[in-house]
Amino acid sequence: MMGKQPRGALVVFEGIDRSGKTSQTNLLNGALSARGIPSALRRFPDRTTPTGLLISSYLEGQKNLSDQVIHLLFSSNRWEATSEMKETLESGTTLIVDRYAYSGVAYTAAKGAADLDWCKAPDRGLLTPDLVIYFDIPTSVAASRAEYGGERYEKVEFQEKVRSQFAKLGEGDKRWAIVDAARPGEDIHEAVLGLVLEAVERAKNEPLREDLWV
Ligand code: NYM
Repeated sequence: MMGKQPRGALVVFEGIDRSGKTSQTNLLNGALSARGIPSALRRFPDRTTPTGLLISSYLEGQKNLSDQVIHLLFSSNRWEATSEMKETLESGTTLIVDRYAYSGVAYTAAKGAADLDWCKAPDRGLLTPDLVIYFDIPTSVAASRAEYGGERYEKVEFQEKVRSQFAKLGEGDKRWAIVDAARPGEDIHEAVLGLVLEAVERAKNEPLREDLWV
């Protein structure tokens, strides 16, 4: 009989808008496949689910919701994906996730409407990432990469506030790895791949935890 499959790693990417997460997560997925490491991509918000459709119309400015309501919707959008994510990880596939609860907290806290404890509460007990890669980039560099698309939050002054909230969240979190995302793409990819290969190895010997911020 075959032995039990070692689990995959839960790797989360965080950063302000236009920090390069999406292209690097795609590159990473390809690099893992090329090494024979099973991996899959996921992004939050998942705009395809019922909560995701509401979130999407909020972000596009078609719908107004209070800061509390949109915060809880973003969190629900993660909770509804949890059992599927757990199955994927337990089947041995590494999950590469573009934004997670850290974005949830950083963007709401940046509005100044709620304190960090309130912002963290709805995501307490989510699947705990093995690694959080934070793409650090000055807002001026991010903004110069491409025009902001006009969605809610895509303003330099607001992104500045989000960036300081991310910095606070990373303090003292041993899973948090800061990657300088203002460098050329190949250098970022190399740094990311090194961190992720280590996390994939580590995850094989550690149980999957469901105690984010508990
Ligand atoms: N966002 C994303 C939040 O405000 N809270 C969350 O929990 C998550 C996951 O949604 N500006 C914000 C950050 C982005 C926007 O994300 C949509 P993306 O990565 O542009 O699709």
